[in-house]
Amino acid sequence: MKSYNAVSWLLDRNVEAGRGEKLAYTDTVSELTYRGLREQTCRVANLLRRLGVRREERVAMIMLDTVDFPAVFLGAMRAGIVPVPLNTLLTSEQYAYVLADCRARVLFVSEALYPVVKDIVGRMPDLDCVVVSGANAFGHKLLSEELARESDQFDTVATHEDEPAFWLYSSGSTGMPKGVRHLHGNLAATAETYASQVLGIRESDVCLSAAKLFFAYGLGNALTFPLSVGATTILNSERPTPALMFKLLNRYNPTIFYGVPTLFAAMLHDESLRHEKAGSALRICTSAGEALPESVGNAWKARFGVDILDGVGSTELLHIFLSNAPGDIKYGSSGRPVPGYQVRLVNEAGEGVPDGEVGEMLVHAPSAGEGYWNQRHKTRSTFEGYWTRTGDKYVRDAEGRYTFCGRSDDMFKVSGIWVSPFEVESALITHPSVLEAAVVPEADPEGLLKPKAYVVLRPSVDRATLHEALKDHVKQKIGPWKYPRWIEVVDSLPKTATGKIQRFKLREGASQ
Ligand code: 3SK
Repeated sequence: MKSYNAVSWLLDRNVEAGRGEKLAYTDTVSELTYRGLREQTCRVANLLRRLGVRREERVAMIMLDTVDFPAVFLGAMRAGIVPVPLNTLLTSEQYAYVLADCRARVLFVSEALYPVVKDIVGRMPDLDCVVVSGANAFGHKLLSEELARESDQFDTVATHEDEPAFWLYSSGSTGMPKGVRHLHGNLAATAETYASQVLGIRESDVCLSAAKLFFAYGLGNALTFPLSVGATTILNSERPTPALMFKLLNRYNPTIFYGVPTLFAAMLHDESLRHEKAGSALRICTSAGEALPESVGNAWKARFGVDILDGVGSTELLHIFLSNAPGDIKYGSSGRPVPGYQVRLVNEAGEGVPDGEVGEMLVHAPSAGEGYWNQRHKTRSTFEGYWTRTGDKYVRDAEGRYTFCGRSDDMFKVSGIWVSPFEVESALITHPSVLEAAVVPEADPEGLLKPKAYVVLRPSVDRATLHEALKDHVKQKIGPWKYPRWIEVVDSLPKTATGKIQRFKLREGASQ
């Protein structure tokens, strides 16, 4: 059987092609050239061997976006060991659940995040060792000291294209996180499709991703895609605030900026940042996580002269499978299938639906995960074979573009007619007072479901006549039965780490 290790393809190829001295990463404090990154990954692989970790065993990563992240992630894979990057915003108990679930043998943790895990690491049955990235080891091992003891040479393990390479936990919009097993071949599958054929990524690109590396979206943006062509990536370990993003755009002049809708909207609407520019070299922006409102896409293009390519992906499929493309953009739509991916919309009986009718989206993807760890039932109902179920409802127009209608489990009927919360939310945010909105069903006194809206307002909104104004606005935009009967003003909306609204949390608060 032909061997294939994704690290040889992603990283070593660059050094062999003469890009050894080129900058692969800067995290604003440290820098790593392609050669430097290769050497660090060899040291990580040797360290894991010394610690007794064997091929196919898991090592967890609770790591900020610094140059240590790609070194640990790729170093583990080089040794045939499976890195499991975790969301850096979880609670101690959530970490305890995931560390036990994946049976991590070693935990790599950034110094700043150690306090969250300090009380649980001692009770993890499979965890032998904690390695801290930073200056303080807290009585454990310090990554920099451990790597200094290791050789920068390592015989890359001859893994297989279909061998598990890394796991990503899918937070989903409900339930406990599930470990998606991704294969060595899946990284190149996203680079050769979306990155190459939609983004047209090239060696001269400089990439900046607001989404962190532990997300599937961020991992593609800031690791797979730039390494696949020998480009340079700016890493940011801090929270991606609008002000910080403008600072990084102007300091590093990236050519590709990968964001999310909430961030683009906040960068546009922050009054104190209204004179900021988006860097001189920007050629394209991307958006994922939730559908990009048409108004945000248009306003961004008008102000900065650069398009945002809105796309849709999932942790299960590793990256974006449906996207707008340069020269083929329709704001408000999620675009067309990425070359190499096939998409199908089906009704509840599993039959294909015609254009103009809402159906659940199934995707055939070269980058699909192998399944969920230890979850046979959920694996079978999601990874159905040729097709993977996304749980998203879409409609296709006559030109072959897809528009998001909501999650399958978020839709509800009002007076016998399906209502898409997303459609009502999209109408609400076109009102000048509304920054963000989430809609869920709520029972009226007769026990019949009607839309209820939670809204985040823009600064200095006059609230006196707001409720009636918003109701009228929605009625006029999308039809009288869809307007929210109740409107609650909130400071923020509950969201998954990838920016998807967690309507189930709002539904739990509503009296259905
Ligand atoms: O949420 C998305 O659209 C997404 C995009 C790329 C990779 C992963 C995800 C969840």
